[in-house]
Formats: sequence, structure tokens, C-alpha cells
Amino acid sequence: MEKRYTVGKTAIRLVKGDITKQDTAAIVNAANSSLMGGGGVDGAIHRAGGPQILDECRRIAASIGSLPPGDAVIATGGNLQARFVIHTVGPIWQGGGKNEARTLEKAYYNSLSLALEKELATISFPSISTGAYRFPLEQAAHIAAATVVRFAKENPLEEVRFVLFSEEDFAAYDTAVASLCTG
Ligand code: AR6
Repeated sequence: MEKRYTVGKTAIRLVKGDITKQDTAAIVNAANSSLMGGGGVDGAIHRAGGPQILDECRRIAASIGSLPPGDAVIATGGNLQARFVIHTVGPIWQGGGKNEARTLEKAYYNSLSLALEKELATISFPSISTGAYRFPLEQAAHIAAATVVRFAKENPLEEVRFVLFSEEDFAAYDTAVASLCTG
């Protein structure tokens, strides 16, 4: 299952699959503020990438304390094909009145900015916050798509890939991206 859209010089690709298997220069982790690992995407990335990832996260946590929701840091990809893992923290859904939408937008935007700063041309995102953090899928997909499209219009990334775990997630992101750009 795969779809491809274009915005400016950037390809936006949607794939159904496992983010740990992606060959982009960076993959994004839907982490928590402790940076000490967890379930979902976070657990899968630590398992597949090996102990180097946690070692580096420990060093980062020792220097910054915790990573606030919406912020992002870049670190090693360990044994993954991706050279870097960008750890970001999405908002925990609390009904929508706690700036969750803005925080989710920041998580995407700050992750994209780190990739650009490091001169990485390709990056993969999971569906941040829609698992354990319970952000409503359609709204999250729209925020993710709008933030990526806005960034792609202004910056020269080659490819932004959304890696979706289920068909339902794939369909929601496809609808959101399709509403914002041409195929
Ligand atoms: N590849 C791609 N997507 C995946 C994978 C995978 N290998 N595994 C799960 N998903 P979640 P969150 C999907 O819970 O909501 C962790 O414990 C999953 O089906 O990973 O931001 C952290 O440590 C869902 O659609 O992230 C935090 O404590 C999406 O990825 C907390 O969960 C996100 O689900 C973060 O929660």
C-alpha cells in the first residue's frame, strides 16, 4: 500500500508498514518526555536500533532533563538503516482544550527543522500521538499533513514519508494529504 504526492520539490509518500524498516536518513520517534523508551513506535525503535539509542537518550536526558511536548532532539540511529532518530514528544489528548493541536504541530515542525539543519534530505514520520496518547486520528492526520505541506513549500527536503501501521491510519493520512496537494 503506497501513495505519492508532490509539493514543490518535496515528495510526500504514504506507506503502510513499520517505521523501523525505513531507508530514509532519519526516522521520527513518538517518544515520551523521559526519553527512556516505552511501548508502540518507541519500543519498536529501541528494539530494532539496539542499546546505542538508549545510551544516547540517557546522555541527552542528563543534559536537558526532560523533553517537553512539542520539542524534538536528534540522535543516533544505532543499528537502524536510518542514520538518525529524531525523538519528539506529541501531546497527550485531554479533550482538545489544552493546546494539543498546537503541540502536535510543533512536534512535526521541530522534527522537520532538525532534519533540515542536519542537511538530511529524507525523513519518515509515524502517526504521532494517535496511539497511547489517544489524539483523534482524523484531526491528527490533518495537522500532520498541513504542517508537512507548509514546510515543504518553504524548504528543500526531498522526501517526507508517513509510515502508517494500519489501513485505517493510511486512509486518514491519504485523505488529509490529498486535500492539500496534487498527486
Ligand atoms: N511503525 C509504525 N507505526 C507504528 C509502529 C511501528 N513499528 N508501532 C506502532 N505504530 P504510539 P503515541 C503506530 O502509541 O500515541 C510510547 O509508550 C501505532 O499503531 O507509538 O505518540 C511512548 O514512550 C499508532 O498508530 O505513540 C510514549 O509514552 C502510532 O504508531 C507514548 O507511547 C503512534 O502510537 C506515545 O504515544
